[in-house]
Amino acid sequence: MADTNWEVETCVPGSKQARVFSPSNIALAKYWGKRDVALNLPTNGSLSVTLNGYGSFTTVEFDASFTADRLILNGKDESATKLSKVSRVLNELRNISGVPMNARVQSYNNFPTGAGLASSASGLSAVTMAGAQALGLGLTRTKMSEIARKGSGSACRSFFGGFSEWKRGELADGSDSVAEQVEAASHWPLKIFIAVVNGAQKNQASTGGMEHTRQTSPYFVPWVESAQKQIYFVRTAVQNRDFNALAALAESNCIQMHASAMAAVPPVFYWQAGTVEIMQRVWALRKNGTPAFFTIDAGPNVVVLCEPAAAHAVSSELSKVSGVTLLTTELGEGTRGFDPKEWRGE
Ligand code: 2P0
Repeated sequence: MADTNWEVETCVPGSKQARVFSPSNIALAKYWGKRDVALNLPTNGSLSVTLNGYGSFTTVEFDASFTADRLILNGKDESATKLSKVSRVLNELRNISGVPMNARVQSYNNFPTGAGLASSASGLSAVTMAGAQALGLGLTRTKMSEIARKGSGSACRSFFGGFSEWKRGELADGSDSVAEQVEAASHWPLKIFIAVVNGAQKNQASTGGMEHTRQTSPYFVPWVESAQKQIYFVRTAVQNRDFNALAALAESNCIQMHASAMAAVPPVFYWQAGTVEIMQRVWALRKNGTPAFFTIDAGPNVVVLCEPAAAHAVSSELSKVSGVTLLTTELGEGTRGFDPKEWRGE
C-alpha cells in the first residue's frame, strides 16, 4: 500500500526517496520574458507572495530498476513538456550527486486544475527539494532555487515563505538569478482570494506565450524596462507595509504585462468578461475605502489581496459575480519536508 494518498504506485523498498509539500506563489511584480531560454533567465526581477496551503505534494524516488524518468501527476502519467521540465531538474541533481539512476515522481496538486495557481511553480520546486533530499544532498534553499528555476522560472520563488523576490541576476551561467525572502508571512498578514472565472485549462501556456510576446510584441521592450524599475518600488512598498503604494504598483505591473502580451501578433490574450468585471469591482471597493487590489497571471482568473479587516467586504462583493468560485487563503511558508507518519498522526 502506498504511504500517502497521492502515491498511485507503491515505492520500491530500499529506493532513495523523499516527500515534500511545496506551495504555489503569485507574483505581484511579474516575470514575462526570458533573456536565456535554456536556463530560464528572466529579463527582469519579480516578487511574489507564497500561498498558504495550496500547492503540490510530491514524492521523488530514485532506483536502479527504473529505465527512464517518469512523472505521475494527479494519478496520470505525463510525457512531453511537463516530464521534460522535471527531467531538467533531475539531471541537475544527478550531476551534483553522481548518482546515475532514473526517478519516478508522483505528485498531486491540492487546488482545482485551471485555478490559475501556477502548478509549475509548486510542482518544480517540490521535485527539486524532494529529489535533493532523496539523494541526501543537503542543498541550501538558494541552491535549490537555482536548480528549480531551470525547470520552471517561477518555481524558484516557492522555497521562501511570505514575500519572495527572484533576482534578475547578471551572470551568464544564471548562478545569481535566484530567489530570496524579502519578508516573512508574519510581516504583513494579507488575505488572498482567488476568483476562478473559468476553470478550464488555458489555451496558451506561459512558456510559449512569453517567448511569443518577446518575439512579436512592440511593447515587450518597454514592458521589461518598466518592470525592472518597478521591482524596487514593489519591494519597498512591501517592506514598509504601504498598502496603497503596493496596490497601485501591483495592478500597474499586471496590466503592463498583459498589455505587452495582448500586443503580440497574434495576441496572447487571457482576459475574459468575468476578469474585467472582477477588476472593476475591486476598483469600486478601493474607491469606497476598502483596501483591496488585484493581480492576474497567465489566465482569466483574478487574485485579490486585501487587509484582513476588509476580508468580509471583499468576499461578499466578489461572490456577487455570477459563475465565479472563490478560494480563500493567506501568505504561508515555503517548500518543506512532509512526513506521512506525522500526517497520519502516528
Ligand atoms: C509570474 N508567470 O511571475 C508570471 C506571471 C505567469 C504570469 O511565471 O517558462 O511557468 O516555466 O519559466 O514560470 C508562469 O511562467 O514559465 C509565470 P517557465 P512559468 O508568476
